[in-house]
Amino acid sequence: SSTHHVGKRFFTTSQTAQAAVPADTMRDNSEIAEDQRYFEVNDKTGIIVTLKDEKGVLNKALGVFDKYGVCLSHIESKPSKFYKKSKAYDFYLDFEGSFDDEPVRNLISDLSKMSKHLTICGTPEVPWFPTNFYDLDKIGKETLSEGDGIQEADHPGFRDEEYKKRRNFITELALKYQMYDKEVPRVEYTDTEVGVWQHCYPKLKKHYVGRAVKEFNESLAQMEKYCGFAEDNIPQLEDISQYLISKTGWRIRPVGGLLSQREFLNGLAFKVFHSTQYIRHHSAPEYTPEPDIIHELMGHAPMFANKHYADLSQMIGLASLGCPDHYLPRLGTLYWFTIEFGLCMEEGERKAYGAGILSSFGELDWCFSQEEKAPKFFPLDCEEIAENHGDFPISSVQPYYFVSESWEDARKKIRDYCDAIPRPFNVFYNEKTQNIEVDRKI
Ligand code: HBI
Ligand code: NLE
Ligand code: FE
Repeated sequence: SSTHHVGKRFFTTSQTAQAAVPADTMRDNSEIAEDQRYFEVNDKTGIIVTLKDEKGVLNKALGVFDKYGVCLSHIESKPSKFYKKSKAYDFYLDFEGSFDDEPVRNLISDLSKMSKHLTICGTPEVPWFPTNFYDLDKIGKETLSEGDGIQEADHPGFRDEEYKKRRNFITELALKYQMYDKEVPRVEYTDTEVGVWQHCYPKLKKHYVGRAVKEFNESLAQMEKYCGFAEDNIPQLEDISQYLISKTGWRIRPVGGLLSQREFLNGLAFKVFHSTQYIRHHSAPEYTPEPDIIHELMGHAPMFANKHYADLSQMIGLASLGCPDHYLPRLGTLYWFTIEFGLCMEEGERKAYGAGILSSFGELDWCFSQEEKAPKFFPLDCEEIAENHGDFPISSVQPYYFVSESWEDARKKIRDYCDAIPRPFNVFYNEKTQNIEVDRKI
């Protein structure tokens, strides 16, 4: 098919954007729906090429860029998707210039002679992303269908009709919430629900001693004083949100359940944390595969009250805006092993800062177990995590964890990783307007 396209190209807003879109399926200006945003970018072309299995072929291929004076902006290699059985590699190359340009056409022609397979992806499409605070009302309404990725057997809540009904009721409340609403709706929790909280709260607190990072314990003490954290009270999201706004500018937005990775991470860029409001099933208080209000409030909320740790979430959030589809799972994995299950050294000892550890006394027991059969610990390495550890379990405790030296160490490593994500623009959060500013890179 023809890859020739004329005129200005726009990054369209499609949420279903593919990493590789044939240029002739790109939409033009007139097709972009009214409520969608688009981003104009300078010409760029992306190709995926599987080179022939010959010595020095990569060198030769790169030489072609020199020959035609085409500026390579991104190169990445992965074991070949097209030739799975061989040891071939696919190279993902982005470069400046469009297929309309003579040098680019010559370059592709030369490259195709030395490759087994070559796909022209056209201008890399940038998925729509929220840039305005109120854009967030366009996301967060669709939750993954019940049980996505989580086996029924892992989840007692799936079999309890009364529990399901209650959860649906709480979910409905969350869906009504809009960013300009004054208050997050308050939920009057039942005795059973408060019972679950009452059971977990003192147990968790006991586990925090000597196991949670000091910033977490400090925040929790403050939150007991100022925003309703107590053994016999499930705090209201509204009160926690107000507290966080005053401490770090983070806020809580209620959500019905699991969002897509993209939507969930996008919220973090705006310092908005999507939080569930229901509580776990009473039959398994020690561990649940899903987020619930214990996880959100006992795991995440105290960390969002601390600027240093909260910033880590925002960095991953900013990196997710308009991030290529094939990069998103990597950010999700990085989020998992840091914000959810991260540990950090503190005066020579490992301490938890990950919310998934801190909200589950089952996981806390396992993570700090002195028994022989205990988890493994590795130093934080974002690229290693993102590339090779996407297959973590979601319905059981983690077999291993990653430990940073300090929050500064985590910050630097996450920043470096995020900076390397191929995007033709930079994004900044404007604290005053609460909007995202987009800056073309080229
Ligand atoms: N949605 N509500 C909600 N809460 C999460 O913690 C969450 C999510 N969607 C995706 C997700 N977490 C993970 O995939 C992260 O790795 C992004
Ligand atoms: N396993 C955690 C808990 O039981 O609190 C929830 C993890 C959500 C990612
Ligand atoms: Fe979480």
